[in-house]
Amino acid sequence: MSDKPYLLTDDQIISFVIHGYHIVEVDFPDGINGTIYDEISQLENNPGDGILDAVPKLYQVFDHPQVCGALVSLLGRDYQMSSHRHCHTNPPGSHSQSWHQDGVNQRHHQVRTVLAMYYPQDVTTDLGPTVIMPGTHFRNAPTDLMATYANLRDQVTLTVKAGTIAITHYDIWHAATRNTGDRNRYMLKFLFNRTSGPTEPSWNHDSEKATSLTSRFTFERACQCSQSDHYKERGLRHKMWNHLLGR
Ligand SMILES: O=C(O)CCC(=O)C(=O)O
Ligand SMILES: [Fe+2]
Repeated sequence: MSDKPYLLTDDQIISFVIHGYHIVEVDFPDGINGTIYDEISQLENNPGDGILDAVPKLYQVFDHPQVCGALVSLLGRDYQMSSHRHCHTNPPGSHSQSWHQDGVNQRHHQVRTVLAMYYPQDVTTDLGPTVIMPGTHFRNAPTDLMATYANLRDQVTLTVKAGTIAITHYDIWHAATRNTGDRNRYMLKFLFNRTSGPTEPSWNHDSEKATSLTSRFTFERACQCSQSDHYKERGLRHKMWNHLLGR
C-alpha cells in the first residue's frame, strides 16, 4: 500500500479543498501506458464496469504508490474502489460534451468520493481533452441549465502526459471536448469512496504550519467569481478542511 513519501502535504490538501482537484503524474514502467492503450483499442465493445477484468494492467495504475498515497490522503487508509468504472472513449470527429457533474444531484461539502481519471496516451489539445472548472465542487448546478454553458473563464484543459491521473472531487464540473485528432482518446474513470469518517489527518500533516497555510482559504480564488460567491466558498472550504482534520 501507500508509502509515507507519497502522502500529500498540507499545501496539496488545501489546494484540493480550494480547487477541487489534484494531478498525479506517474512515471510508470516503460511501455505500460502504450500497452493499455493498445489493449483498449482491441476490445470489441466497451465492457463498462468490466474494464478492469478486460485490461488487468489497470491494476498497476490504481495500485501505484503515488496514486494510493493521494487517495489515502484524501479518503483515509480504508478507502475503496467503487465497482462502477468506465472507459470513456472520445473518438475523432466527436462533439464536445456539456458541462456536467456526475451522478444524481445530491451534493455535500465533504470529501467522500473522488473521480480518478487516468489517461493512457498524451492528450494534446486536438485529441479532445477533459476540461474541468476549478472551485465548482462547491456549486450544485442544474444539469439542464449547464447544457447552455460554453467555454468558462478560468476553465482548466487537461492536456496531459500519458500516465497522468487527475483526481477530482466527485462534484466538480467537467466535460469532454471535441476530438479533432486522428485517433481515439481514452480516459479511464474510476471512483473511490471513503468508508469511514476522518478522525485525524491521513496525509503528511504539520498542524503548526497548516494553520498559517489556511489563510489561503480566505485569500485564494479558484476562479474569478463574484464576491458573494467567494464569501460563500470561504466558509465551505473551512468546513471541508475541518472535516478532513477529523474535527
Ligand atoms: O471523456 C471525458 O473527458 C469526460 C467524460 C465524462 O465526464 C462523462 O461522460 O461523464
Ligand atoms: Fe462526467
